Amino acid sequence: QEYTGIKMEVVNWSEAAAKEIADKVGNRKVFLVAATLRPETMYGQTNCFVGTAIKYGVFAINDKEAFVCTHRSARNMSFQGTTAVRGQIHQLHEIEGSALVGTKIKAPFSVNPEVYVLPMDNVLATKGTGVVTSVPSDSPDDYQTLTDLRKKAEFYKIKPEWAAHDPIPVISTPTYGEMIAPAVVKQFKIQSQKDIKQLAEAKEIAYKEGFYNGTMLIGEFKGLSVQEAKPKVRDSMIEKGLAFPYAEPEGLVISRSS
Ligand code: ZZB
Repeated sequence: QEYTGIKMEVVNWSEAAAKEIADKVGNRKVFLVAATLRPETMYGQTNCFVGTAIKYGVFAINDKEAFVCTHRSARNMSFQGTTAVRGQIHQLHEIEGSALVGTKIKAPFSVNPEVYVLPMDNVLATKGTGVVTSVPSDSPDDYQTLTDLRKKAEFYKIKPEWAAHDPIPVISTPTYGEMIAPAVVKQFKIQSQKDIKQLAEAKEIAYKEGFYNGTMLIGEFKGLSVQEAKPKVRDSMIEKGLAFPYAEPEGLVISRSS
């Protein structure tokens, strides 16, 4: 799988993370790194998701930067030219996802320059970096999770203002209008992020619809088809140093447990 690693720079640590991390990273800038298959949707980021029970590492990438992601993704990156020394990773600290919630980070290319880290039940430790950037206009999982969090902020132990950004129209399609995800979530009568089976089907449809029938509503490539815009947005982010290629050998994704 060819992902794009999105570098979301930490602006303010959550209280819990600040206590743990402050003296561990030296002078490095720290980034949460989200793996996405949809770089063209980055204009509509409203927040970022982590799994509360997942353990994340803070990895020194070089003297200037550190990445927050799972150990296995850091290892993958070390063989893909992302780290200073091939095959070597340097973990500065380990932190639970729950402690990252409430951290304020930059969201490159988004209409919302700064967003918060929020909890999601369905983040897999075995996929991508374990960090998921949230685009509720185009991802049914993101839309439903954001809806759940807003309904039950206290239950999810978040401050309502962390989930305050509304979905932003990014892609238009003839069938679903300016926001695919809310439309498909409604169509499938999805009630919560626990409706995993329906969400998987909704995701499938949202992917196909966006990719084959979508037109960009926003950004440098506004008016282009999604198929045309996708690699262009990706290249533009990489060129600006806001993202990097991240690949995951497909067979290994399921068979690994850490
Ligand atoms: C932003 C985005 C915008 C995404 C969208 C999707 C969509 P797939 O196809 O199942 O491989 N993701 C990445 N890592 C994880 C993880 N560890 N656990 C759970 N979800 C994860 O899914 C790849 C997508 O799943 C990635 O692309 C990421 O969300 C999420 F409009 O990034 B995406 C219709 C989907 N739309």
